Formats: sequence, C-alpha cells, structure tokens
Amino acid sequence: MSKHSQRLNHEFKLNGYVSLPGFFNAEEIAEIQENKERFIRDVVPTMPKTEVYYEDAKDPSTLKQLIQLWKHDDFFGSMMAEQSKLSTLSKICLGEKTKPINMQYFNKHAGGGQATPPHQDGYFFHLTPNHAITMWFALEDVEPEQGCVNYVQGSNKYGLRAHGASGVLGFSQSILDFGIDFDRENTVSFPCKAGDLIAHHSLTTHWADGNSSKDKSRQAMGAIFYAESCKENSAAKKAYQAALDAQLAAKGRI
Ligand SMILES: O=C(O)CCC(=O)C(=O)O
Repeated sequence: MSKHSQRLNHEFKLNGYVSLPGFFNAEEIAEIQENKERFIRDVVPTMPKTEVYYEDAKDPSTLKQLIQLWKHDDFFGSMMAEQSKLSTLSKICLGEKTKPINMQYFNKHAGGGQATPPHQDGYFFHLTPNHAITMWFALEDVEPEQGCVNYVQGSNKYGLRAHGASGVLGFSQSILDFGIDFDRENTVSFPCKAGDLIAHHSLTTHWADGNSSKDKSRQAMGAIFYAESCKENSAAKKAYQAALDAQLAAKGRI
C-alpha cells in the first residue's frame, strides 16, 4: 500500500469515514450527470417499483431515490467494476478485497426534499462481521440549506445501535437514542462541491438534513461495497425487504 493509501485506511478505521474533495473531476461529473439523465429517461420506466422511490408517487418531479443502478446499466456497472476508482477506494478503506453490492441515486428536490434520518447502514445489511463501506459523492454543489450529510466521528467503534421505524421512504429505520452527548459532540458536517466524495463505514452513525432551498436540488450517488470476509444473512435481509415492500405498496408509496 502507498503512504497515501495507508493514511486513508488509518483515518477510515479511526474516524469511521474519510473525505476526498475532488475525487471526480468536472469532466467525470458531467459524464455521470449525462448518463444519469439518460438513465432516468430510458431505464427508470423499465425498473421495478421497489427500486424507484418518489416523495409523491404521483409526481415524477419528486424522484427521490434509485436503487441498484449499476445492475441495470453498463455505464454505472463500469463504475463499480473491479479496477474502478470506487472499487479501489473500497479496498483501501476496508483493508481487504471487496464485492460491489449497490449503487444508488439520491435526490432531495428543491422546496422540500426530505431529511435522511440518523442511521447506520449496517443495520440494513445483516452482515457478520459488519464491515462494509458506502461511498457518497455529490453530483452538484451542496450547501447546508440543501441537506448536507453529517457523520458522528468515531461512532464506528461502538457496534450497532437500536433502530426503529422512521416513516421515511428509502431510509426506513432510524437510531432510537440519537442525540446523546456523544452524537452532539462529535458531529462533522460536509458541505460539498460537485465531485467531492465522502465514505463511511457501515457502523458509522450519519444523517442528512432536508432540502430547504426553494430552487436548488441536492443530487448525489452512493456506492456500497462489502468486505469479502463478510457473511450476509440473506434470509433475514430478504424477509426484511419483503415486509417493507409490502408495507410501502399498501400505503401507495411505491
Ligand atoms: O444522501 C443522503 O441523504 C444520505 C445517504 C446515506 O445515508 C447513505 O448513503 O448511507
């Protein structure tokens, strides 16, 4: 490992996150944006309802989240491939070989995109050990009013916290005792420029505010990789997802 990689790996273990401003340059972001537009126009209409979330299912301008983009499209598939920048970073941070699991698009639309409740991704993953990474990158500049991501520095060291239903589409669970002194004293917020990337461990507590801007959206993407040594309890994960999908369908949310 190079000195730079060793430093990233150390920081990731210590703090539960790393921040890499300018991870994608302007040209790369323009290409990702262009492909995202194409994807929304051509691919989204063919996707199952359980992978496309709207804040208001009857209003396409409130598109909130797309799940598993990389499985539906070669461009996004190549961003998750073995030699890609994202895959390489996942191996450096987790300190071992990794496998690609999910790539998502997150949008908080102007004038009311919802907040992301405090959670640990590992709660949704059902892994032993819980050793995975989410790499989140901004597709446009994100000022605090648009809903920045916030991390609780060092929260990755204390295991999974109890979660309960949040009522938020796409982030169905929220940490029950969130807001304790440790959370408040160790919060770090990430206003971003387009192309900046932040990456967190699956045990890192994080959340994002809603979008209170009247005219700016907040578009980002998230790529999830698991460490190769993790075992997934796929029966538990499937059962949870099936129950959630049924609940959302019954409420007309998907
Ligand atoms: O974009 C957001 O609001 C939050 C993303 C997030 O929580 C995640 O990628 O784990």
